[in-house]
Amino acid sequence: MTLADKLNAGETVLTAWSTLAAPAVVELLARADFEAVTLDMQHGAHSVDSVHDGILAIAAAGKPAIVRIPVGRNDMVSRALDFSADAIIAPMINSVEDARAFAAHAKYLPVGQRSWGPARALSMRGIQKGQDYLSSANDKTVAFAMIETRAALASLDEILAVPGIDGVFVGPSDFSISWTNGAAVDPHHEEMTEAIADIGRRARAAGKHAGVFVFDAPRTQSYVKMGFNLLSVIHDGAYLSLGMSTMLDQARNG
Ligand code: 3PY
Ligand code: MG
Repeated sequence: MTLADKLNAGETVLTAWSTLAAPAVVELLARADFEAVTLDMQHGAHSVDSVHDGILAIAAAGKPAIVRIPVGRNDMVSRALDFSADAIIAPMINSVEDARAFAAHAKYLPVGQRSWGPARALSMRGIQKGQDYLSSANDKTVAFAMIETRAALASLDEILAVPGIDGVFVGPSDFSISWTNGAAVDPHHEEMTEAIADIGRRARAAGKHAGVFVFDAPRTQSYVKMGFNLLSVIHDGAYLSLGMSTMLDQARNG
């Protein structure tokens, strides 16, 4: 089952978030009990090469690979899909124009203008004929537009209506900076909780997927109740830090 199939079937997907581009770490994340792994090129250390290798490690574990591109780097959208990524998360989609430009690189005609060259995706998916990939790729790969500013919220309905945008993904930290006009970075800022819930509800009501970056694992199920169906579970740096502090505490205090 592809990521698109899982999300369309109503499953909730918890994704590991990979910022440390070390291949062995990506492999560990892929073998853990997450439903997907996201490779982060925006704030993480992932490069074109580590995304290329990471997608293979994730696929070897039978999991879908998601790639978050850097801001405005639409060239990486089709490139990561060519490498056989299952989904793309594009940060800072603040207007309908941003959303259209992103979708244009994520989908083939007649929806967008993705350029042809998915040799890696074909070989990894065991697809013999390019025609078969062309006919299915628009539906089987998922394009998430990040909603993380007040401007994006103001344009949410228009962004959701862009053909080729399959879902939105909330970035609560940037959203808090925008919400407070630069006064605070707080992904759990009380005053924006309702706005985030509203994004989840409106996306699902529009028949689109709703993702969110979760900074505090115990809050995950409250986001699921708001309608979010793709949720990050913090990131790999935090998994290491928590593991180290827990084990050191055990080592020192029994
Ligand atoms: C945000 O919270 O702004 C994010 O982009 C999470 O990665
Ligand atoms: Mg962000």
